[in-house]
Amino acid sequence: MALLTILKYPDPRLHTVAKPVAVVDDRVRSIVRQLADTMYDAPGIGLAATQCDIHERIVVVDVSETMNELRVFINPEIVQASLDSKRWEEGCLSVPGVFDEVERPDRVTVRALDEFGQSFTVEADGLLAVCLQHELDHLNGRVFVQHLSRLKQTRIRGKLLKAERELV
Ligand code: GNR
Ligand code: NI
Repeated sequence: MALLTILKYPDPRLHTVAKPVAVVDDRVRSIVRQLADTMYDAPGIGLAATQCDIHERIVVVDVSETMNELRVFINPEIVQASLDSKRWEEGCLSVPGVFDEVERPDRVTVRALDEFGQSFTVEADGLLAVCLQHELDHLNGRVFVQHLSRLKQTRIRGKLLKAERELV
């Protein structure tokens, strides 16, 4: 099992826009496997390749209680979003120890390729809808704290930089 290192905010590499996957081949499936292993080890309910310094549009998600329902999203796109939105408390493996509410569309329809290159569509609500929007943000170089006020972002940046310094 090869675990990947998760970048921590405010690492500038988290703001890289990921490139689409051209061909879903064994190389891509190997990245998917490593992302899934890293997500389950963390543990988290989702992980975007960007968080592991891989700038390709690949996301893994598992919002099941038993953590045994892996979903793979390659080149995911939000094709529809509800007009009504909802506030949800979010956390992020790249922003350890920080949880805050973000407002997002309540339901989204996402189209993506699976690990065999097959196109599929999901209509997501609840936690899956929150998680997919959070992961698509990562692929676009956006971390959830960027939905918070500038003051909160500044405080979070300071807190994480201090935590990093104290580890040395
Ligand atoms: O593990 C995670 N939990 C979570 C909780 C609420 C909203 C979003 C998330 S995603 C997060 C894992 C992560 O950082 N994915 O990018
Ligand atoms: Ni995250």
